Amino acid sequence: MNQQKSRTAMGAAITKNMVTEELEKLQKDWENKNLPDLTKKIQEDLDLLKNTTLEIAVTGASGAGKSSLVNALRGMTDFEDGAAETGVTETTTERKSYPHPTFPNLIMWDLPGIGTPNFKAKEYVTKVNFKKYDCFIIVASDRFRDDDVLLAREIRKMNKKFYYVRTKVDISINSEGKKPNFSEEKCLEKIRKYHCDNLTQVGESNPRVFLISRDDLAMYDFPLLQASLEDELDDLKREVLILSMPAFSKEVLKKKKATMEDYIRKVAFLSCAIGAVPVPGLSVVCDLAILVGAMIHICKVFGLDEDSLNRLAKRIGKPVDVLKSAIKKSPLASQITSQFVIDMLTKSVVCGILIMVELVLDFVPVLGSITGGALSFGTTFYILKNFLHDAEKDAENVRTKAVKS
Ligand SMILES: Nc1nc2c(ncn2[C@@H]2O[C@H](COP(=O)(O)OP(=O)(O)OP(=O)(O)O)[C@@H](O)[C@H]2O)c(=O)[nH]1
Ligand SMILES: [Mg+2]
Repeated sequence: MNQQKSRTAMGAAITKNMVTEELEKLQKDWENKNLPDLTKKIQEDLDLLKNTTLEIAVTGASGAGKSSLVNALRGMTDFEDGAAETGVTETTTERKSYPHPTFPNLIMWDLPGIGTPNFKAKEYVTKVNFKKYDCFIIVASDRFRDDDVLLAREIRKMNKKFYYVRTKVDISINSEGKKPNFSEEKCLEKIRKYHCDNLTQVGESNPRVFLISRDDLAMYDFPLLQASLEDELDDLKREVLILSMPAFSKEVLKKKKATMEDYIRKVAFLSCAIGAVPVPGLSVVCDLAILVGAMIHICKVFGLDEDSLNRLAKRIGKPVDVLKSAIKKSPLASQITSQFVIDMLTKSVVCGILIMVELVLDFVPVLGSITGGALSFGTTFYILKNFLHDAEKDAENVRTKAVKS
C-alpha cells in the first residue's frame, strides 16, 4: 500500500482503511448473491424499518405521572402543542396515542389511571385494549398497588414485557436532600428497596423498579430502563427506539451513531446498485437524491433540525440560539438541498473523494462490471460517514450546552 493510500483523507474523519473494510464486507455479501437480489434485500430492509412501529403504553394509577412521561419520551414539555395534557387532578380519561414528533413510528400511548370509578381494574384491560401494545410501562409515584400487579399479570399472560417505574424521584430527592449527611445514592437505594418490598407484598415475585424524573432523563434509572427496553425488543423495534430517543447522554449518541452506520452502508449500496449519475462539473458519480435524503435523516436522528432544537430549548428553558451556537459543522436538516450537497462534494473532491475513488477502483474487478456503481458506493459512503461523524460531534456539543447551567 503506498503512502498516499494509507493516510487519512485531509482533515476528514474517514480513513481509507474504513472504506476498504466496507468494500470487503460488500464483497462478502456479494459472494452468493447477484446484484438485483442483494439490492432487493437491502431495499426491503429499509422499507421494513420505515413500516415498523413501536407502541409503548404507559399505565398505572391516576396522577402517577403517565402523561408527563409520555411527553418526556417524545422530547417535549407538558405545555406545547401536541403534548399530552397533565394535571394534579384526574386528567386523562381516555386512551390516546402520541406519535413521536420527528419519528412517528414510535407511538406512546397515554392510558387513563387504573382504579378510578371510570376505569375499575377488572374492566381496564379490555377498555384500554391491552392487546394492542408492544410493551408497557407501569408507573407509580408513591407506591404500587394491587391494581398495578393485576395489570402486570395480564401483560405477562400475553407474553409481553412490562417495566415498573417510580416517577417524580426529583421530588423525593429534593426533600430528602435537605437532611444532614444526605447521600443521593443511599436515598435512591432506599426508595428502590421500598418499592421492591411493596411490590412483593402485593404479589409480585422478584420485581425490578426503575426510578425516574420526567425533568431529566439522563438521571437516576432512566438510562437503565432504556437499556432494558432495547435488550428486550426485536431488532427493528429496537432501531425505532434508538432513532427516536432524546439525545440525553453520550451513550445514546453513540448508539444512534452505530445504528446510522448500518443505515449508511445500506444507502451507499443502493447508490451503487441504482446506478450512478455523474455530478455535473465534478469528477464524482453518485445519486444526489440519496445523499440529500440520508443527510436529512441523520440530522433528524441527532436532533439537528429546527423543530427538535426548539423543543429542546423549551424543555431546558434556554433560547434556541444558545443551542444553535453549539453547532459548528453540520447544517440544519432544512438547509440540506441538492445544491448544498454539490457544494459539499466540490469541497470533498479536493479533500478526499478522489483518494477514495482511486481506492474503490482497485476493487472494481471484484465488484464486476459496475464501475460507476462502485464509485458511487465509495463517494456516498465517504461523504455520509464524514457527515455522521460531524453530526454526532455537533449533537454532543448541543447536549453539553443544554446541560450547562
Ligand atoms: N416534579 C415532578 N412532577 C411530576 C413528574 N411527573 C409528573 N409530575 C407532576 O405530577 C402531576 C400528575 O402528572 P400527570 O402526568 O398528569 O399524571 P397522570 O398519571 O397522567 O394522571 P391521570 O391522567 O390523571 O391518570 C402533574 O402536576 C405533573 O406535572 C416528575 O417526574 N417530577
Ligand atoms: Mg394523564
